[in-house]
Amino acid sequence: MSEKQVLVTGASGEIGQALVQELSKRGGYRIVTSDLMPLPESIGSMVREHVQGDLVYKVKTFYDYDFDIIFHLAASLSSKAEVATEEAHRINVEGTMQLLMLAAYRSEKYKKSVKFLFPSSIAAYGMPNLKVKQKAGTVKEEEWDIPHTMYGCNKLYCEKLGMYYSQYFGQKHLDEKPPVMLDFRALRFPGLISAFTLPSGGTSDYGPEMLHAAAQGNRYSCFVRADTKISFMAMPDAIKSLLMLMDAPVKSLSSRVYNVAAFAITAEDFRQRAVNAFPGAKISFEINPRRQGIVDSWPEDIDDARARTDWGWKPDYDVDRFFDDYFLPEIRKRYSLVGSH
Ligand code: AKB
Repeated sequence: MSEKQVLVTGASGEIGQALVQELSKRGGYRIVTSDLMPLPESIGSMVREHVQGDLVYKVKTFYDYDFDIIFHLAASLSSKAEVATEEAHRINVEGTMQLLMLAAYRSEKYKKSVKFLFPSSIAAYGMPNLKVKQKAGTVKEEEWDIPHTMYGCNKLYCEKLGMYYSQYFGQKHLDEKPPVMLDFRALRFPGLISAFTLPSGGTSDYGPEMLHAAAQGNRYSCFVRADTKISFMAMPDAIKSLLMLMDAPVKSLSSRVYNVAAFAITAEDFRQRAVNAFPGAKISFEINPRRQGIVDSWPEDIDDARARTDWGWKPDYDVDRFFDDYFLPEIRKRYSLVGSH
């Protein structure tokens, strides 16, 4: 079977690195990457070519490639986007728009649907206040789509752009045979946690930051209240969900946007788990009101029944398995100098 040509944007980021490793392990893919940053050495040999620079300008380069699948991961995350809104809009919206146009053009011209995988986020939701957030509990894709952040607005709008380019672009008469269009598929991810990399610029970052700090014996001051609750997921499950959605037959998809969830816990739950695993851990709470406001607007948990029904989604890691079978064993290997039980 011939290799599939894949583009991974934002490949030097957390999801990007984990995805490139998994695609390379699976085999059968010719991987091209792009990022503002150079590619980390650890994945350099897995990639055919890396295009370094701003995607908005570099996208022209990609018109010469015959991509079967695009994973568009490049983004400015929620906390960073909130202080540099115009830049965030350019990266998050303009970059996505350029790449969607490329995929739409190639799909129609070569009569072959380019698959476009897009990580959206729980930031697409906006809960008006804590009372409503607590009462709502778990939310479905169509509920509370009123984001409070630039990043959330960008993600929600790009979901709509993806639907537009894969269903309506060209506006053919309804009785006409539709042209071949790109095949857009989005996942609304919760906060992601990797044992190997740390996020930067996000607001769910307090979870991974606290755990990595505790494992290294460093103090950590958590920027949200102890009772703050949102949904999280292990990085291997995030990659699994992306690849499951990529592989799902188009006929099985009742939507182009899917929630995926794993476990919802509070910042205090993180603290207790960190202290149990690393008894010397020094974790305090020092609230950053802006970042607190962002996390308070995200739902406590998300309902991923649609992904479970349509393409058989199920996370491998609930909260206990996340700590016991993934995070703690890996992090102990990584920071092997730290004494822990
Ligand atoms: C962020 O905090 O901005 C991201 C997200 C939840 O999408 N991790």
